[in-house]
Amino acid sequence: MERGKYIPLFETKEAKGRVFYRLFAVTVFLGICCIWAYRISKMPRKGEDGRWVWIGLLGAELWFSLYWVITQAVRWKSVFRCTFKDRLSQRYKNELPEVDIFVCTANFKIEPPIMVVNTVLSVMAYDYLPEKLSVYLSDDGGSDLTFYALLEASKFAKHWIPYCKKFNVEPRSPAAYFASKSNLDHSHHNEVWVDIKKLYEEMEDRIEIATKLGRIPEEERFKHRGFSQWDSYSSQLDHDTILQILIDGKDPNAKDIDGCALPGLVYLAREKRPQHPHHFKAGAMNALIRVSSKISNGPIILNLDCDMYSNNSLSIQDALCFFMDKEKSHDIAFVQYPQHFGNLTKNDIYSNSLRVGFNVEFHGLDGYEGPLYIGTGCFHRRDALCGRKFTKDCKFEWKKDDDHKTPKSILELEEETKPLASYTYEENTQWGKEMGLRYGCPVEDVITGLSIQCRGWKSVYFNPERKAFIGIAPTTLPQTLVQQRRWAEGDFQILFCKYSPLWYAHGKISLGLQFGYCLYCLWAPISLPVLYYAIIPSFYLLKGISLFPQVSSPWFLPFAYVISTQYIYNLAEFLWSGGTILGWWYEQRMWLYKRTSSYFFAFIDTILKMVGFTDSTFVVTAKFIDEDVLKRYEKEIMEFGDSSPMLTILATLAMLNLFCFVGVVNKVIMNGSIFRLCKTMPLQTLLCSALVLINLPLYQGLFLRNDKGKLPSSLALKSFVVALLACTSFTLLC
Ligand SMILES: *[C@@H]1O[C@H](CO)[C@@H](O)[C@H](O)[C@H]1NC(C)=O
Ligand SMILES: CC(=O)N[C@H]1CO[C@H](CO)[C@@H](O)[C@@H]1O
Repeated sequence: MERGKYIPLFETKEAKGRVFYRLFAVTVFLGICCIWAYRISKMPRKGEDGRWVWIGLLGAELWFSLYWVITQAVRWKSVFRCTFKDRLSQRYKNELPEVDIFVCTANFKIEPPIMVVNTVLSVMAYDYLPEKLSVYLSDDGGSDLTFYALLEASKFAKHWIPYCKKFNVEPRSPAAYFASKSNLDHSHHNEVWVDIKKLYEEMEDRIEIATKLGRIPEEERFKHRGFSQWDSYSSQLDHDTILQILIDGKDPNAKDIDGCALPGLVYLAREKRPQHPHHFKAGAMNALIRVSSKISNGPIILNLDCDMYSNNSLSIQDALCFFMDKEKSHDIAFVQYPQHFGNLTKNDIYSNSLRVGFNVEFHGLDGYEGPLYIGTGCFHRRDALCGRKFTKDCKFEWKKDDDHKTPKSILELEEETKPLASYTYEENTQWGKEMGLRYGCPVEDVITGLSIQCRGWKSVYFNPERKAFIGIAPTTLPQTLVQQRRWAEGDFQILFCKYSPLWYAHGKISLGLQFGYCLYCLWAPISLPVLYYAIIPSFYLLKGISLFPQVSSPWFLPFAYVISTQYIYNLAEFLWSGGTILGWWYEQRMWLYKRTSSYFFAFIDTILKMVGFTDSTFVVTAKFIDEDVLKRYEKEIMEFGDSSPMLTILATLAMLNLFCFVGVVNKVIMNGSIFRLCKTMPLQTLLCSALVLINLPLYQGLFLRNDKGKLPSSLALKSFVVALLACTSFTLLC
């Protein structure tokens, strides 16, 4: 490439139709103002009946409006990115930087070793210079089973990597690859294919048998010195640092079967002691950052959860385009990819795909140069992650001066590195505060991203056509609700922590981005107005008291306009993001369920914690479930399973609305006309019917189903009684 001529490595495009969208948003805002005007002007006077209900409605509507404004912020100036990978390789050829990949696993029972090694293999097989690639597995379970699986994988990699590169296969997770291809696709290299598949299946068998038995075959134990490190191991929460370099990337003898270099591969289980906090995933990541700095010290770090395999062997090149552009890269700290899921059903019954979030909202955050770090699928600049501030004269040299230290043996290197992963290392240091990932919050990753942005760095969101990473989504309703509760709780706590996007970040990041963070931080409190709306209007419908304007009133218009345009727009956005109509309906249901259970509990939990009750616990969401459950999941039948307070709330709300609905229908049959009802109380009737309609699967789960996934009868009884009591006492007392 000619000297001096600047050739961009990536491009940023504004979303089309911005002006049109903004005009539309302004009309909706006017509609919202009219709704406030209605609420205030028609408010019953002091002493009159129903004044408090109106104040409640006004409060709820103000909340909804505020949140609506926030959702506009992430639609206001969306951008899209594209990269020029070919220019990158032309320009830098062999001078590309080293990349360290961190995979984190926490519990071999919930995250089976075979899944973990598939993720590891998929990233080892990246189409990148193997001598510049190192893969680190942090095993917070400290399980020799996981280590054994990784050892097996390091042998299989010698066959798998050359195979991937020779036939340019995708995806490079063997399990996903073999599951997606039938024998027939491979007529041109069928023999090799059969061989490699056999090798994989043998490895899979060995790993799965060991996992099932819960122990390693004796002869394997003696074959590798690594297992001796478990001699001093007493439990998952009490052991020395276990560090094993399985493949030394610098070793000229580490070769695959074709004689090409292999990427480095390291197993780490940091030291843990029962009386010492280990800070969950953030602690594991920080140990990895330090350990890797001694071994490969790649200036770029990719961080992945163990269930998230690479679906695109060129993702590193894409990310590097953002880090290595001569003019636009110097302030970019991390590149976040969206999270996709491999096991969603067609209509995504639990609405786990986060479709609109990743296809709309994150592009909006990117417009403010600040998409969130979501803890997986993210490339970091090591410096920024380690606490460096961004200053105007930050310049990066990618070429490292090769340290001409005398090469050490693996053993020496391991021994030298181990203290970095000891639990005492972080005492009296900035780790967990200013360096590495932040401690003390369930969503440490989001806070870490925010604190990096507060130090002047920018981030990038890259959503390529070819999906880069594929993870596993929860497959039952309780799992989804628990996951959402954890997120909502963590995000809500961010508001009150040191790095609050409202106070601390003010002036350090743009106002739009502050709003962007609030989109997630305010999940928990938005549960209150939703609960109010899901209960009160239905009660008053039963009672025959109107809380919204009649069809003939001019005040009806703003309500009709705001509600209909929002739903139409919402549907359009959902379809545009690749969803189905039924999927949208399911999303509406989950919208309600998340808010009335997960977010509500997250709200209560956070408040309790602030006044000093309960302690935070971190729940890893189980990824594997039995066959019956899976069958129902594939048929898109809701899985309720256990009894839990969250399900009780959902069931009680559903019953409440059913009673109100039935009561009203009864009245109409006895003495009224349906037309009159629809004329005088159109919105309440609509709301109550919609709530009943959307809860249909719940009624089935309560009363009609017989399989294991239904709601327990004790819960059915409880919700029935509570709802009945509430309805009767309301009609009698109010
Ligand atoms: C992986 O990427 C390919 C190519 O874009 C895509 O067709 C496939 O659906 C992706 N895999 C999954 C599980 O989404
Ligand atoms: C529909 C679908 O792809 N389901 C998969 C979800 O994940 C589990 C566990 O990995 C698989 O067994 C299912 O087939």
